[in-house]
Amino acid sequence: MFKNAIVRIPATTISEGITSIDEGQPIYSKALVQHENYVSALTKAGVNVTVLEPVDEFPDSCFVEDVALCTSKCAIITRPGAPTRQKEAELEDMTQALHSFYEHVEKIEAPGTVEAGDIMMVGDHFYIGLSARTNAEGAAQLIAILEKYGLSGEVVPLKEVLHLKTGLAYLENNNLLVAGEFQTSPTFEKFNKLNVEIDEAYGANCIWVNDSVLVPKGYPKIQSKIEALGYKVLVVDTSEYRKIDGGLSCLSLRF
Ligand code: CIR
Repeated sequence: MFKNAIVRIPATTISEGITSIDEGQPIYSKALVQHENYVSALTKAGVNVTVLEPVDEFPDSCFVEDVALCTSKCAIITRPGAPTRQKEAELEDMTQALHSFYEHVEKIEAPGTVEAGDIMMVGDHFYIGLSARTNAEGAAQLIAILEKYGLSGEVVPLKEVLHLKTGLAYLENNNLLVAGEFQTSPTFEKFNKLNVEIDEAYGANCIWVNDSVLVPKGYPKIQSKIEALGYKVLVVDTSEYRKIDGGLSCLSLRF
């Protein structure tokens, strides 16, 4: 069960966030409303949400998932691979928030890079995507930290997606939403795989929060597959975040 979540209100500069697609820029006022609805959905799912203030210097700073990993034993402050995002991980209010919840707060050091969108937690085991943002040195540091606390990790090379969780979502009870390159990966054979069709690929980024699953608006096939498994689905519109490669998981830390 998750008790807590941390989010950050989007920056007024969100339209300058990094993107790999050509679907226009996020509209700030709409992004704010969608963020409020996201926080309401998390609250409905039963977590206490800590809301951090916006930081205009960092257009992507609402994507707090990338700057820390929150485990059952410790928090780990990452070192993002995107140069414009590296200093986001040093923001004092986030560090303070993590210290208020955790006795142990660890850190990834240079030249290691990790963005926690590349990390999928399955119980005490962590799958770590090696991507343009997370390098082998960062993954090795992360695994060493996890092992210090009796946890474990393994790396998964990525080919097409930005982050590991762009194409995967663990919904607990062995259920795994799987898109694209991960559908045939031997690493995920042991899971009960719910395959995501290519026209709904973005929708693979759902999040399990207690007995609910937050699903992005506009992905009906994924929604019905998840409902068929008995989860309570909470639909949240993420259209503005999608324009800059962001989704539901990226917008919070959950622990
Ligand atoms: C970026 O490219 O870093 C942001 N525009 C999107 C980050 C999405 N984060 C995530 O998937 N965990």
